[in-house]
Amino acid sequence: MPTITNHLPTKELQALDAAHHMHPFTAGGELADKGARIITRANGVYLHDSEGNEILDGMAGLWCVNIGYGRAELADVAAQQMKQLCYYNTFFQTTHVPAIALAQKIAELTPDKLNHIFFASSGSEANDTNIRLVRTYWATKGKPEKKIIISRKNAYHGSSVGSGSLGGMTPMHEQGGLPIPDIIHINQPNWWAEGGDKSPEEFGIAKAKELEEVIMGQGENRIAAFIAEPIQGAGGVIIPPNTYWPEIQRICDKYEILLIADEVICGFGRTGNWFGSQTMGIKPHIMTIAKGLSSGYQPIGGSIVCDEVAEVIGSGEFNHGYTYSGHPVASAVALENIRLLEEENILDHVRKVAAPALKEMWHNLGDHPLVGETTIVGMMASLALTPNKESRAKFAMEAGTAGFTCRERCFANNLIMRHVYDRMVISPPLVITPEEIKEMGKRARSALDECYTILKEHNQLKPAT
Ligand code: PXG
Repeated sequence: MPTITNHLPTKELQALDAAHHMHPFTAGGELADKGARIITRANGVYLHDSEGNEILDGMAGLWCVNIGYGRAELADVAAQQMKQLCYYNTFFQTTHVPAIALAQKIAELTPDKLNHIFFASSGSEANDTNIRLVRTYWATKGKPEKKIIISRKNAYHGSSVGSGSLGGMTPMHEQGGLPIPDIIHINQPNWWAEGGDKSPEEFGIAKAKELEEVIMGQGENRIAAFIAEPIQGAGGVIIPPNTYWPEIQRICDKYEILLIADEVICGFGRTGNWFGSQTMGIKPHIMTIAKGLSSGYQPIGGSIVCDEVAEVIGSGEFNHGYTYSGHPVASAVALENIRLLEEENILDHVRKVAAPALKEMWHNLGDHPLVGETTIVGMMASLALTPNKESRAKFAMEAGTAGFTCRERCFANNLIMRHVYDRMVISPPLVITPEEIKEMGKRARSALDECYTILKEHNQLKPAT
């Protein structure tokens, strides 16, 4: 059977990669000098690279391999589906069984009236769908001027022109002419970095009220929707104060604003429930999903839409769709992934075993001299690196330098932990065991110790003034 072999030496593979492969969110020249790490195989929570290292993946890939690596059931279902019906589209009044079965299953898992799904192949595509969905919804209801979408600074909703505009990442907006018109960003509920003298509760209310201020400023008749991640992921696992979401919900309800919960990271068990909206007590009209839907085994995402929005959109033709909307192989794999999550009671494992163990390990790191707050919900957590815990100080050096150093030390200790500026984040496979969590804690502490030594040696532990 022909396969892609790993027969070339690492250096040669790295040279070919540098010559031909453009990497996302990467400085190409810098990577070419260093050489990319080449991952060759994976099982459970461990990755293996071309140099024979076994690396504990604290990030479940990119927040997606919820079920863990190497599940043969998913490969078997993919192979079987490819043989039976490798592809057909869902345009022009056709459908197929995998898309039907997956749509029905998702409707069963989702709360309340979220019973309809428009499929895409990624979170970015699904959020692009959402922009058109909410504007078309209001236009169909005779309110075409209701088209502004409010989002948040430091949110991540994808990398396409539309979803990148919804996101609030300044470095992304600086390239390629983003954001598109009629998207407004309010501040994020990041108490540690931006809370000042306010209590977390006061700060949560104040940040939610910014939504109301924009609605009042622009006029309620011009606002289509508010989009947010229940817990910001790529922004650094920012868990809002508990006053935040109830106030946001009140405002959306009061002014007839559609609420879009971007569940791309929070969905499919990450927070201990099927959806982050359930954990945070939110009632969205639309949810964006991807990643954990298939545990990353196939590219698939979608917009889950409530009955009312579906009814209005369905009253005419929605001129939107992707070649791979509801792709049969991706749908079959997603369905099997959900079947395994259910059959193996993986959400129960999260709630009763993995999340409590992870919480204990994570908060234990809080006694490290470099670590400020440690925060966690379910299986997503972050910690703030700081030169002074009491004052919640930032570093005097450029933001992200300490985080990058820590990430490098994690790699050196065969642990994948991501940094977002000077926050370290984790989001391991949901199936991780307490022993593996212990091992993760050991490696994380070694990395923090080494990072501390390096920063000290370079006189980089100075707080910003
Ligand atoms: N919404 C959210 C909340 C996400 O986290 C997307 C949408 C876009 O999904 P796609 O499938 O188009 O990538 C995401 C993706 C990181 C990182 O480094 C995070 C994401 C993607 C790539 C890197 O934290 N999140």
